[in-house]
Amino acid sequence: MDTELSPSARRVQDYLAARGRSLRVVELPGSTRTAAEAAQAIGCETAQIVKSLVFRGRTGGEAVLVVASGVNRVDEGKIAALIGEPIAKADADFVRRATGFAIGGVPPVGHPVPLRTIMDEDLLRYPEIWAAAGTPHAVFALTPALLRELAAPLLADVKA
Ligand code: 5CA
Repeated sequence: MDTELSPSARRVQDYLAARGRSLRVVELPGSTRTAAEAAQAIGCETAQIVKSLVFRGRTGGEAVLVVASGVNRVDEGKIAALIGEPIAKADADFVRRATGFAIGGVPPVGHPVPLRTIMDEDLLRYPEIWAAAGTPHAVFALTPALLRELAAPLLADVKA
């Protein structure tokens, strides 16, 4: 049963279920706040963890979500070039406003308004990847193909 999910994890589970996906959000006893912690708690490679990083366009002020492999550092210059404007890292308040979730639990999908999303092509290397599901203890597994379907991202080389 997943009736015991915390409210933020529940929202992610409901988003997935509403799209007919049988994916299951799991809440783990160990922290999944960072990619390394999530990999440890799940028992997978850090590279299989989907980091959800939020940036803000300096010109338009719009949020940009970069979903990247847990081992990659994202090159902000590459993101800026892809979207055609300089970017800044979002602060905690901006992240919550844009995504509906707090840092450490930001899922790659299921935001109040769909975000312009760029996906790290390195995530395609793994048959299964794991993403945050609303809280620093909640994650779900999916395929890179399904992430592309749900997030409709621009697929790119984003690593530094
Ligand atoms: N739950 C895991 C993945 S399963 C997770 O959320 N990892 S993460 O990498 O996507 O989220 C942590 C990221 O939030 C950090 O990489 C960092 O880019 C960002 N972050 C952490 N602290 C702050 C902060 N104070 N302000 C803005 N961004 C922050």
